[in-house]
Amino acid sequence: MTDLKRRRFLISSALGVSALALSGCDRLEQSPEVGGVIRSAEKLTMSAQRLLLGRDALAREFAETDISPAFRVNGTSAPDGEAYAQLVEGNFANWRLKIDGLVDRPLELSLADLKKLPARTQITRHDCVEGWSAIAKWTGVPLGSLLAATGLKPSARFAVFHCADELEKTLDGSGRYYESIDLIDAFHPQTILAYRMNDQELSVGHGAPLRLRVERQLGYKQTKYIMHIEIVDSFAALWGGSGGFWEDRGYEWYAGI
Ligand SMILES: Nc1nc2c(c(=O)[nH]1)N[C@H]1C(S)=C(S)[C@@H](COP(=O)(O)O)O[C@H]1N2
Ligand SMILES: [Mo]
Repeated sequence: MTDLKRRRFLISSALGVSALALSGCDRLEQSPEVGGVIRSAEKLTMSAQRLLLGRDALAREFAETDISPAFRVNGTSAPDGEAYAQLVEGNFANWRLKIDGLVDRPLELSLADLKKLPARTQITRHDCVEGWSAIAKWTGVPLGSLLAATGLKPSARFAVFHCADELEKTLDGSGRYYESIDLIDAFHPQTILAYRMNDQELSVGHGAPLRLRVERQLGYKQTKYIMHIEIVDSFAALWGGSGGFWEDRGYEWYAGI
């Protein structure tokens, strides 16, 4: 099965998806009362997650000894094309992260710029909707600190992450990987733009030079190969209009775990 066919199969099994999503939810499972309510629901929606856990609740963090010996590379393992190949060759010295859209002060930052900023390190579990999980240590810049520096306009609602890779070019040409989160998740303390994984430079397989960690959501929100962050008030006009590559192919936008 191709990746996409496998996904479609998974999508069609809504029960499978919600069971997997719930298996990532230790905090809820600890409470039989809350667990019962959630298990009886078909899916954990954004409002349910925020109501029960609070908008600032932290994802569980783990110990060094919990770090998985192996962490799968999933989806794109290296973006195609000469432009990305040249960035790799130059060790990403010529890569720039652009942050623009509904901001007063657009930013353009090199990897060296990002590494000078205060960093956060967290050991968390990644849960892919395909049914595998892995624990890793991530280091990067809190997204909220960058967004605060841009001066968000009052109309700002979502951060959109545009990536270097095209995962599926065949479907109508709209194969560019992208994702979006709202500003509550963007300013969550565990939402970071990671450039290190398990105390090493982020590898190409895992999204070099920069990937998102948004720890209360499923794997497909953990955008790799970030080139550009665009602040918008709606994602309706972007690609398929549903706010992300997999969302345009039937997945939920709010992929809470
Ligand atoms: N740019 C980009 N980001 C992506 C993907 C991708 O194909 N391209 N795959 C997503 C999915 S489905 C998962 S599970 C994780 C996998 O991250 P990993 O390769 O570090 O395991 O990245 C997510 N982010
Ligand atoms: Mo995934």
